Amino acid sequence: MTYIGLAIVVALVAWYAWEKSRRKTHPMEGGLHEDISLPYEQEYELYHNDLSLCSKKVRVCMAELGLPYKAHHIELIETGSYETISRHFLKVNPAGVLPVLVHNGHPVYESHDIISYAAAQAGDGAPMLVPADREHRALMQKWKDLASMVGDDPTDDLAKSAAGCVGVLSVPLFAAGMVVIPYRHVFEGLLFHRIKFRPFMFLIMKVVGLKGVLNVKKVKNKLDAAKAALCNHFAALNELLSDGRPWIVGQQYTLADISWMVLFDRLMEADSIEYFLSGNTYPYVQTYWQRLRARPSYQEGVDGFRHPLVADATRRIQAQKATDPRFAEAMAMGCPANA
Ligand SMILES: N[C@@H](CCC(=O)N[C@@H](CS)C(=O)NCC(=O)O)C(=O)O
Repeated sequence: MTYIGLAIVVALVAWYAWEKSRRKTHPMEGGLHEDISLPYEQEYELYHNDLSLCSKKVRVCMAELGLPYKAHHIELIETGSYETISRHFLKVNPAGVLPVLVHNGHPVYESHDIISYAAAQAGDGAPMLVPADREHRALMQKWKDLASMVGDDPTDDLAKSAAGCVGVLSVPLFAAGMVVIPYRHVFEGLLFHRIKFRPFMFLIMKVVGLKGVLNVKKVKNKLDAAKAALCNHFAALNELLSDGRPWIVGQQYTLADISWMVLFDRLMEADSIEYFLSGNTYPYVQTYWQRLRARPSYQEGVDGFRHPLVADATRRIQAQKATDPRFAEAMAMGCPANA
């Protein structure tokens, strides 16, 4: 019996070591990697996910630029399984994250770098998404950076990252979605994911469920900190827009606006946007969001890729709020009125 047990343990360890050696994963620098060549059929190919905020950003940017691409949908744990750490995807991006734009067979990593790259590639007749003059370019960069997911944990410094705040505020949405995701997929993440705290968070969400997740003290504290920090980001954005400008740098729609568009959209998916943008709070941000939503690129790059599991998760949050006042209270918050 002992020998059988030992043999099983040895076999499992050998399998794990073998499998891990076939899923080599490490961080990758952003930008174009001409040293890497991947199979391709079209000039542009995009590895993306319907739900992924960073993927949305790239899809909207490609739509604005009128650049056609071949789409490869890669599952995230939130939409079904950890395809991002599969052998085949790790060949595309050893960092194991989405999105990846492949241009003539060479990958471009990191969504904020991808949109800059795409904007620089677009030919004559494409809209200018980067201002020509230095002052406006710097303003665009500042607001683009605020709305970018930089590093493995963008929730590190919430005062510097509105995107990090929105990442934290996505937790109820992810917890609601995990109800239908089998445990075995989460365990695959625990075994092979490069950034272990990510699958670990999904395990917690799966175990405690939507209602329980707001009772985890660390999660609740982080959520409250993210709400407060996001109010400050919106207050600053409201101030900027209060001179009546339609877009962040003024009259020109830029990469900064694309980067903010997807943050609003995620808050909507998490059924949280009304906590920030309703009544008298941040009126200029409210109209700005309506303006962003009205762009054809939003319909094309965001609405055109709604995932049914995400819509179900949003409905689950709404149902929980309607039937559970404590949960509704834990989710709720108001930014200081800005009338
Ligand atoms: N800094 C990266 C963020 C990449 C990232 O974390 N992407 C998410 C989707 S929005 C992902 O692929 N997550 C998969 C995982 O962590 O398992 C970017 O902006 O592209």
